[in-house]
Amino acid sequence: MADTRFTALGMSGSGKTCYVLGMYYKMCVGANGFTLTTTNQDASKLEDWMDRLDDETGPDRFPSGTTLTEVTDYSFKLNYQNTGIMSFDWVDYGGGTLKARENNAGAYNRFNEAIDASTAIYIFIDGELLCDENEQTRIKNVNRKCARVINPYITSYLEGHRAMLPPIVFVVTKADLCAPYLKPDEIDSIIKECFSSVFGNGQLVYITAVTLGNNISDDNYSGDVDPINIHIPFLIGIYHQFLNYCLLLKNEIDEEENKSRNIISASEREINNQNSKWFFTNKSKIEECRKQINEANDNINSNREMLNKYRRLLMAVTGELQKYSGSGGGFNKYLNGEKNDFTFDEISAI
Ligand SMILES: Nc1nc2c(ncn2[C@@H]2O[C@H](COP(=O)(O)OP(=O)(O)OP(=O)(O)O)[C@@H](O)[C@H]2O)c(=O)[nH]1
Ligand SMILES: [Mg+2]
Repeated sequence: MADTRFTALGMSGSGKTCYVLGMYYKMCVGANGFTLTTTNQDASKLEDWMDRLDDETGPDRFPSGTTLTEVTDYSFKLNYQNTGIMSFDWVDYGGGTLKARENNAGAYNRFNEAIDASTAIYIFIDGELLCDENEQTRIKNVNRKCARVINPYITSYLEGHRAMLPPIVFVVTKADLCAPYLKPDEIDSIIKECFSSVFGNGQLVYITAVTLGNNISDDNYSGDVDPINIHIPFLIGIYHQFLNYCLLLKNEIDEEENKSRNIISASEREINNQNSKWFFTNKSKIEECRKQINEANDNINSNREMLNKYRRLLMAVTGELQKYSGSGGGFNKYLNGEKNDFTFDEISAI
């Protein structure tokens, strides 16, 4: 069982399967110390797809559309400098499922379960919807061909989850195609307009645009594969899950350290007490207390070592994301609907 699970909401053709492929393509070889590994079964499938992406041209180089009955849990593990950080499942399904709903009950139910268990929700927006000279048409496309289905889904999710949403990451795909049509900051303003309900109080939202390569569509899709920003979405999910995990761990360790310190003080008091006696000093009691002090100290040290290891990994994830945050970078963060810097502040408690 993976540590956590992420699911993408996106219409058919929005680029969900290509995203999983691009993510593995980029990360299986490693980037800035981070690598992704997967199970043998998933690796074989993804490797076949990677070969086709490299060797073929035209539409055949991409995986074919995911059928209505397919729901695949890809299992990944993120490592930093060969130390495991977290395992996660990425759930992929045919986007047609979102429209078919109960008419395709088997996949729809599995998809709903996946969303329920997800600690970050990804909303995929097909970059092709933004490929129009007219600004109003770009907004209309996103509204009609994406938001119109996704927004009601989010509303019903909120009804079942006491109005709490996990962090939401908007992923605009095919950035290579849509970038020439867009004004600076337009992606954010379109998303804020079309998905206004998720920019409310307390809600964390991220926005990023990704591509399998800036020239991938050149000469009838024979351009080079060179994924851009593709590690940002899943790294944001990992960041939140891992941060929560470390905060819980820190609390547990603090409590345990308090208990250990109490044991140490009580044992020291008992040793002093025994040593201050003129007669009948209980040597074995002193020995037992010394043993307890040593055990408590060992426990404190090993917990601190573990927390240091996790802190180092969390710093690495945060540092990597910070490199890409803000204008001109790879993603923007919004809290309560306001643009917010992505900083190291949240991890200072650990
Ligand atoms: N130019 C460009 N095209 C892309 C990119 N990513 C995906 N595509 C195109 O978009 C098509 C659809 O991508 P998929 O990943 O299959 O879409 P999906 O969301 O999985 O669709 P369903 O399986 O039907 O739900 C691909 O066949 C490619 O032609 C990209 O980064 N750049
Ligand atoms: Mg697909």
